[in-house]
Amino acid sequence: MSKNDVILPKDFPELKNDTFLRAARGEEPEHVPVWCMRQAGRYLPEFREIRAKKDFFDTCRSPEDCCELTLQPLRRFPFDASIIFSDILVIPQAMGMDVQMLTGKGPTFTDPLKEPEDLQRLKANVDVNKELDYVFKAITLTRHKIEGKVPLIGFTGAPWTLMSYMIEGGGSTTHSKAKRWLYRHPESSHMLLKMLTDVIVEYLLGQVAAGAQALQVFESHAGILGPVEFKEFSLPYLRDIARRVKDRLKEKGQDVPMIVFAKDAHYALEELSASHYEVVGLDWTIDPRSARERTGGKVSLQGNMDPCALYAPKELISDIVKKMLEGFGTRGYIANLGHGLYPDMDPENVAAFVDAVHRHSKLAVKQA
Ligand code: 1CP
Repeated sequence: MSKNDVILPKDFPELKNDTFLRAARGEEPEHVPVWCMRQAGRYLPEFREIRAKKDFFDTCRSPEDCCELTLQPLRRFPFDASIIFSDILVIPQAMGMDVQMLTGKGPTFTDPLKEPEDLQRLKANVDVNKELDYVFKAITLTRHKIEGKVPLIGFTGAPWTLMSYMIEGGGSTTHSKAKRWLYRHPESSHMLLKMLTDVIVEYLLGQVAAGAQALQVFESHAGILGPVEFKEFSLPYLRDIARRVKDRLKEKGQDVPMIVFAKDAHYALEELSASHYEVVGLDWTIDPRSARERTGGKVSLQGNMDPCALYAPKELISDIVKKMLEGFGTRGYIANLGHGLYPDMDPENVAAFVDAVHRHSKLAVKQA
């Protein structure tokens, strides 16, 4: 393919493995589907090779690189879904903020939001199709190149998680600058969360139009909020996103499963299962059986092996997976880790994880 070829979001190859989409809709496929958050990442030498050549966000802006990085893990492991390579911080960039990825430091904002007046610095009406067109192009290209092997998931950061980065200016342990806003400037906080929600809705719809077959919303910083703050500053926006995306898709006769992953928000599991998402993603602090009981069969569940269990010997990984499957059952269940893979993880143990999910779940489905 030459760089100038126009790749259109149509005539996509037929999907061969729909186990992920069926499980998302509450069915019981012939085996439990599995994928890993951060399956494209530094634990793969071929990822490090590509990333060494370019700045992180320049990589995100190259549809060819995003496509290649998305496909890399699929060449190694029989994952049942793929997630487009990108980052949640492309939204603050589209709203006019400068973010760099610094080696050893992670994402860093040049000029974070400090006081409510700083909201005026943000672009009011973001033209998502112009500002984030490179993500849509990456999705369309990848959907073609994946050749229908597995579905392609699009994603976004949730409003509170993005707000916390925009105020903290990068990673943080306490998130105290962002939380200060919630307590001191609640009205401006809601104004910012609303602005983010509006951009996110258009962004997710653009991803579906470009070819995304499922959508995941990452509320990675949910756990820094208590139940009361979560209900005020996170949940309404998570709900609003799902409702608005679904309504708009419905008008076009489309329907795409949506996953909400609110890390460490175990206190809100009941609310999350009634927030219009088909799938609730879980971190490893929640017991599978209790998650099933608390969500009452209303949603499919995704997760939740402790990523650090991948440091265990392969036999132990297999035992841990077997117990996890017994806890969740094989209907309406998507196996994953409770958070992303770390750079020092051994690809062979990732292979053992995927294999254990497939092996144990095939047997369980047959015996049922
Ligand atoms: O240089 C590098 O390669 C840095 C590592 C890296 C990668 C591989 C970053 C920096 N982003 C990504 C890609 C990425 N980010 C994906 C790709 C698809 C896949 O999963 O395979 C996804 C889904 C994300 C989403 C993302 N970015 C989240 C939500 C998921 C989560 O981890 O909770 C968050 C919080 C970010 C911010 C971010 N980007 C990168 C880092 C190191 C961080 C975390 C910074 C921090 O808070 O300390």
